[in-house]
Order: sequence, then C-alpha cells, then structure tokens
Amino acid sequence: MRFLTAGESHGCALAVVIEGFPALVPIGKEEIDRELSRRQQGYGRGGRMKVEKDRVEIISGLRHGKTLGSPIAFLIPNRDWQNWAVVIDPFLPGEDTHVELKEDQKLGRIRAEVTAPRPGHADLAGGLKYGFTDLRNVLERASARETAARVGAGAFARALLAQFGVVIGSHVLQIGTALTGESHNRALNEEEQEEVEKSPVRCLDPRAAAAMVDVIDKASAEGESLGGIFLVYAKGLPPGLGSHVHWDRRLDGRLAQAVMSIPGVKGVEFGLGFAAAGLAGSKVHDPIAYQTGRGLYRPTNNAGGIEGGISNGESLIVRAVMKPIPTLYQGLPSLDLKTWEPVRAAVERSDLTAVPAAGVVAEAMVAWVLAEAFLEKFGGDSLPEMKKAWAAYLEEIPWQPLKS
Ligand code: EPS
Repeated sequence: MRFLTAGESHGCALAVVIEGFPALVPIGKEEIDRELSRRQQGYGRGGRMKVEKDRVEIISGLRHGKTLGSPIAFLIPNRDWQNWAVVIDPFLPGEDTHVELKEDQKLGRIRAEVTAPRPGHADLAGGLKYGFTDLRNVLERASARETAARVGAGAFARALLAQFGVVIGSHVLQIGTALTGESHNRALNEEEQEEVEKSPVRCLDPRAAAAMVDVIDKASAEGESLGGIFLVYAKGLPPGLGSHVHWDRRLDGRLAQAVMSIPGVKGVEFGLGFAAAGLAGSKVHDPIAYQTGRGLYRPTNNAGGIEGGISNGESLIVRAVMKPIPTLYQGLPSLDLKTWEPVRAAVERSDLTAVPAAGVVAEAMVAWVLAEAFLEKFGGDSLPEMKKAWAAYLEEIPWQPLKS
C-alpha cells in the first residue's frame, strides 16, 4: 500500500493517489472532511486558513461509501488559487506579478518572484539543488500546505484501523515556553480527547492552553514564530505489528520516518524517550503481567507500545518536537541571490505556530504506517479477509482487543 501526493501550495488543488488499499472498507465524505478541518484549526494559524475550507473531491476508488480495491484518487481544491492563478500559471511568465493579500493587512502585497531565501526553510538548499533563482519554484511545494493531502490519505488509513478497534488521537504538550502539567506518556480517553478538540491550541490542560495563547500573542507582537511538542497515541493495537528481523521492518523506525517527514519536525521519541537516558534499567523496562479476563498486559508503558521494533499490545505513544516556523514577519538576515547583497529574507504569508495542526498531521502519518503494518500482518484484498486473519490470530494469543 502506498500513496503519492502532488500539488503546489497556490496551485489549483492538491492531488492524492492511494494504491493497494483493501476493498470493502466503509468511509464517508464527512469523515475525510472532518480530518481536513481538524488540521486547519489552532490558534496561531495564518491568514490562509481563513481563505481555505478544505474539502475532499473523490475521483475514483469508492462506490456507495465503500472502497473498491482500485486506486483511490482525490483532490483537495485550493480556494486561494483564484488569487494566485497568474503567479502559478503553468505556461504564462509571471516574474513581474504580485498578489494582494486582502485577508492579511500586515503583509498586503506578496511578490511572485522570491530571491531572498528564508533561513530555516527549503528555499536556499532547494534553489541551489534545482538551479532556481526564483525560490517560489521551491517554496510552493515545500509549503506545509502539502500536509492537507497527507491528512486526506490518513483518513482512509484511520477508517481501516477503526474496523479493528484502533483509536488514534493527539494533543499539544508545549508551545514556546508554555508547557502542560499533563503526563507526557499516556494515551487520552474519549472525553479527554473531546476536550482537546475544543481547545484553541489542542491542549488538554486549560491553564497551559491559556499560557500558550499568551506566548503566541507575544510572538505575534514581536514578529516572531514558535515551535513546540505534540503527542500522538494509538490505542487498541494488537501485539505483533512490525518486526525485529530486519531494520526496515521495525515499527518504531518506520513511524519515526513518517513523523519526521512532517515539515518542521526535528525530533521524535517513543514512550519515555530521551528521559530514559538518565534512568536505571529497572526504572525503564515495563514488567510483564497476566490477569484472567484481561490477558497479557504491562502495568507501565515506558516503552510507548513498541519493543524490538514490534507493537507489544500497549498504547503507542509518540512525541515530536517542531521547530519554530521559518517565516518570520520581521525577516531574518539573508542574501539576495541575484545580487549577493545582504537583505532581509522574503516574507511570505505564514503561521505564527502550527504545532496544533502538526499533531493532526502526525496522527495521519501514524495511521498510515499502522494501516500498512496491519495489511502486512493480516493480508488480504478485502476487509472481510483481513478480519478473518485478525480474528484467527487473536484466538491464538492471550491478548484482549480494546473494548470501547
Ligand atoms: C499552510 C498553507 C500555507 C501556510 C502554511 C501552512 O499557505 P500560504 O503560504 O498561502 O499562507 O499558511 O505554510 C507554512 C507555514 C510553511 O512554512 O510552509 C497549510 O495549508 O497548512
């Protein structure tokens, strides 16, 4: 199973093709649109989110609300495209054009041609690599707009996993210096996740959420941007996803790659993560226990649900750190690639922080990797085939699926 995304940030649409997805998995349009809309929330998002109302347009692979096993293709149209049509036109020259950003008074006018790379963005390295002096050729694709496509693909993975009782969620632990007092190493229950969805920064702890809003306001006033930390969990995973037998089959390695590939993510950890460095082994490794009616379980989950590259039946706990968004309204020190004179970096419309949205994107990436691992373990061309293999496996092992 694989998916490809295409689309420039200000092009007419994002496009996705999913190939190898099993047949007969039920999914509704509202399920996909709900995920797209969750990604658009979050205090600190930029003006673009006022323009876009992301909605999926299915092209193929679905009939009467169920997958067909054929390639699933869909578009997420960019409403903002009409304002950028000349800038991004596939054939017309556009160097001397600009865009008026009606929804962002602070920025006002954006030049089509970008020649002063933004430190921290793909602009400079991408321009050198592909031989561009107009860095719009890089930034249009490097933009985190592409993550909307991933969330669309992730909605399909979630729909598959939901059939096996797997629940995925996320919340924000830190933005800038504002930090939650919540445990950094546990999955949330349903009510807690609902609270997170209502929070402007997707944070469970209301005091920390208020502090996060304050640091974002302060960053805005100072022309700054902020990063942070989010946590993604998956509950109801059976033991046995991924494998210890080969490096590229280890589930934690695959999840880390998927989460690290989200723009701005600079580190990923599982369970105790980096905190394990300072602890003795007896304080780190989770005891193994058994209870009649419950089966095998672990009284603690410091491993974050993975041992030896294999899911161990406990909740998956992944945290990731996101660096501050590299577009600063104050413009960082840079060079003009045409004259090599020192200038302030170009300023594009951007977010002040996107940590809440990144959590939703990471849910999609985690869902994708887990759905792949399910297909590998339980095989089959259709959902009923997978379910048979799953049920037969659970008959064999002393582990209980999540009762929700
Ligand atoms: C984004 C769309 C982008 C940015 C942001 C995320 O749209 P625009 O550039 O038109 O404002 O708002 O992207 C970045 C911050 C970035 O660095 O790429 C989106 O849909 O998430």
